[in-house]
Amino acid sequence: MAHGRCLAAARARIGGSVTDTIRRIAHLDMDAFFASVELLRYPQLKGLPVVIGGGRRKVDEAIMRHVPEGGTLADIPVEAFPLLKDYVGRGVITTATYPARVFGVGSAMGMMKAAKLCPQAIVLPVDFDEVRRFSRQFKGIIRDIAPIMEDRGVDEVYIDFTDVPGGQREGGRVLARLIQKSIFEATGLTCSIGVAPNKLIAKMASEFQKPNGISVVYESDLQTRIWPLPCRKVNGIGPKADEKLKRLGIETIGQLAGCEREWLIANFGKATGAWMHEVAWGRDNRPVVTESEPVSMSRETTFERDLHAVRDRAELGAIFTHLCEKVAEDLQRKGYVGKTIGIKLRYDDFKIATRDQTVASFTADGKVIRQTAGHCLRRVSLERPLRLLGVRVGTLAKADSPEATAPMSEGTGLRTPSRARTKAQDTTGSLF
Ligand code: DCP
Ligand code: MG
Repeated sequence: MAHGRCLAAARARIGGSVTDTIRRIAHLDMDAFFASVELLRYPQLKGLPVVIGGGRRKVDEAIMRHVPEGGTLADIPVEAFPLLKDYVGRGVITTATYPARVFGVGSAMGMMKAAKLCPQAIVLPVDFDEVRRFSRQFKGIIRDIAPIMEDRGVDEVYIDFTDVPGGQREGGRVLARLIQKSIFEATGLTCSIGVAPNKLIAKMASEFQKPNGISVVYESDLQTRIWPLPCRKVNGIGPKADEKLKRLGIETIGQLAGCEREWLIANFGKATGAWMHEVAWGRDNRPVVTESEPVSMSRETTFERDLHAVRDRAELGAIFTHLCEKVAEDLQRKGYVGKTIGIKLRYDDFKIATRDQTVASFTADGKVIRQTAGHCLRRVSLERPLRLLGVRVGTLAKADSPEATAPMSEGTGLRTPSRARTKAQDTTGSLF
């Protein structure tokens, strides 16, 4: 391989002496994340095969009945938990604890099929609010130690170790250990970390020692540790590309590295072919991007003249619809969906009113936003003229994240508070 080609060497001053620093990028991924979060709540299930999947409320209600008098969730006997063998339905497994994985059970497998492999596994539903809370917490801990962190979803991040104290020691192992320990002490959750010259290799390395492991990979390890892996381990080579590579007789990353760049381009197109050649040789210069996640997105407008809900109904209605469409466009463009839809009004006396409402499933649909924001508008007084109108969507998730794409939880529709509904302002008519 072309030694030194992707070495991003820099000179840095550490403790008064000048030392060489090399680019060290970490990828951190939480272990059996959704399942581990549930085990914090039910510690009596530690070490047992547990799968996450199925509907939420039914399971919860059934388990709650077994909390002994004066006891806590941790006191519920193991026998009270539902088993996979009793599951009937078309649900799929979201994740499984490592003791369950021993039986061949894992993500995306049908629950009925999994029941054949591991009938004794305990089934629990996912609690997205709890998962999100721990997600925020572990990322906060990392940022406090190593500020250059890229959020890659609910349970994984990239971290630039290059200039962080300990980030160069033992190739990054010292800092990785500190992060692992800090997360565990604060949350009780374990994670696995790969440290490598770039994101591409770090992502593969974080899987090497799962769970609760650390793997340090150097550029010189490419041939021994990366090339033997199947092509599918490259983040970006999906099932389709892998299938095609296999048809062409290419199974491993090493075999891919042996292919002529021009030949790859001829078979996979200019961009993909060239990219495949680069990744097979372990080259990746993508930076770690520290962009903090938006909490909400909103659009508001101050009118040129104060508008009244009745007298200026048509104009107000059009502006309102336009704002909703704009927020929807913002969400879609940035790849987010949201669950809490709200409005903000400023009256002619400068007083502000806000209302919001949570919908059952994540959305970036202008019509859903418009409809829900319309419900909110019925819950405020529209007697006085308005100076300003705003629409906001909060409780955001990445549009492609597991929580956003999960099926709707059972029995929930639009959660309009019933009391508020009866207070609907008839002055606004059906426009809102
Ligand atoms: N997830 C999901 N649907 C999938 C895969 C995963 O909803 N098809 C959720 C559940 C996981 C979480 O995302 O807990 C993180 O995904 P990972 O692939 O990192 O899987 P785990 O963290 O569960 O296990 P591992 O220890 O292998 O990282
Ligand atoms: Mg994980």
